[in-house]
Amino acid sequence: MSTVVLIGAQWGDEGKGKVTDFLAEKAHIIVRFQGGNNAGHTVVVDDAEFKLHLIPSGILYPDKLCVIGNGVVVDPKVLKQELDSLAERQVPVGELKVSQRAHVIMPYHRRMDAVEEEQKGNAKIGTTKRGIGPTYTDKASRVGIRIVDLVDKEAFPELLKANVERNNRIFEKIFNTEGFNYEEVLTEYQGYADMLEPMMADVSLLVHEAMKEGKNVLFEGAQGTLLDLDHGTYPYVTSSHPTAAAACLGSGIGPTRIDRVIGIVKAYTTRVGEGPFPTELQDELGEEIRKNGNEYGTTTGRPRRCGWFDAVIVRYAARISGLDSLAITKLDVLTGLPVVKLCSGYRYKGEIIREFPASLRELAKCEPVYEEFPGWSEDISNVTRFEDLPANAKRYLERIIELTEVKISLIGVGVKRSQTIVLE
Ligand code: 2SA
Ligand code: GDP
Ligand code: MG
Repeated sequence: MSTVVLIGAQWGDEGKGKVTDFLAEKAHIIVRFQGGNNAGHTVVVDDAEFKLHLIPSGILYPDKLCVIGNGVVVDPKVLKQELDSLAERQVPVGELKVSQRAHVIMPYHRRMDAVEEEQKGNAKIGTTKRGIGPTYTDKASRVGIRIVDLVDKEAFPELLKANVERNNRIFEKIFNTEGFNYEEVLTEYQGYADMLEPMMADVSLLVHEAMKEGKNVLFEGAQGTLLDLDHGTYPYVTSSHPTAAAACLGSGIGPTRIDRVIGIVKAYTTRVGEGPFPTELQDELGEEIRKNGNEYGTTTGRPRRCGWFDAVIVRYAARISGLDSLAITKLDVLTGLPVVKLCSGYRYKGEIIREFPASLRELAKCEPVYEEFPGWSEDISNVTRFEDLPANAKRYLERIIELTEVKISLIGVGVKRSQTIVLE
């Protein structure tokens, strides 16, 4: 297995949690490298469901090391809740390490996220309001607080004071809302510092040493390629890079150390939050897919927008992340539909285009061009070999391979680890 990067190749929620958990069996270390607790990764072990937001999806193996890299933004309140919830459920879990260099989500980041969204009105992004954007903004503005700063008893109070005062001025003067009490935030975060100190690590060094020893490392992306700050549907994106290159930057390893990149895609497409979505089905069929696929936000509970598989975006994601293979999830959700459609290109100004446009105005004028396939009605949720899938399902998957120019290495036919078809 060596070093594998898993990323979402659509707009997130492709089933990264399940695939990470499935592949983690062969890994020694599982690393989150971007995003924060905006993510919601679902893992089902036996019949128990776990929704992880910040902790890597390998945590349910007691013999694994899970790592939160420097590229992640960490809300210590959420980390505590997530650790407490795992402890309450009395499940055996692996060890967790957090990068010294990861930036910390503060209460003023969460509030800033909410008030900025509110002020945007109809132009809102539809964020998860977890403070992700404002925390990355502070990081880029060089005023952020890293974990190593939070646990520094001498430096933290001063750093916090400057940040609280600056944010309070913005809240009071621009947003006409109340600010935060410095002493209260200080006391709360000093408590988190005690929790974080023993978990803190030089993640780059740790991963580097593990690789030198021949250990297998699995990088778990969050969100998806079309939500990437550079390559996504800007400004309707998240503030990090849910693409393969970020595995290097967000953990402190070089690109020469990556052996394989797998893109996770649903057999259809979903998006949660605002922004363009060419193959969206705003009709009863969209509702049916939402119901059959249980398409509701894992973090916020928001209904996800549903639509047909879009080969244009997946081919684009394959290019951006250099995908070696695809893991196609939720094929079972399409069972029973009389016709299944695939978008092979967009019609723009009378011509067919196959490359994803950068301009949202251009994208808005793009009309998806569909290929139609007869559906299948056989229950596939217990199929374990590609050969045993219904002929119509195989035809559909083979066309996905042709259009995206990427082979398929895994197929998901249900939520459980066992409901996974391995092709290589
Ligand atoms: P943010 O909060 O600043 O990252 O929001 C910016 C955009 O990124 C989208 N985003 C997501 N899209 C899909 N899944 C995500 N995780 C949750 C889940 C979402 C939820 O697993 O279902 O529960 O609502 C996720 N996180 C961020 C977001 O919708 C904005 O479009
Ligand atoms: P992630 O953010 O990419 O980890 O995905 P989420 O966990 O937010 O959403 C994916 C949902 O689909 C979860 O509820 C998973 O349990 C579920 N899921 C994953 N793979 C499959 C599959 O192959 N079939 C079905 N029916 N559900 C799946
Ligand atoms: Mg999710």
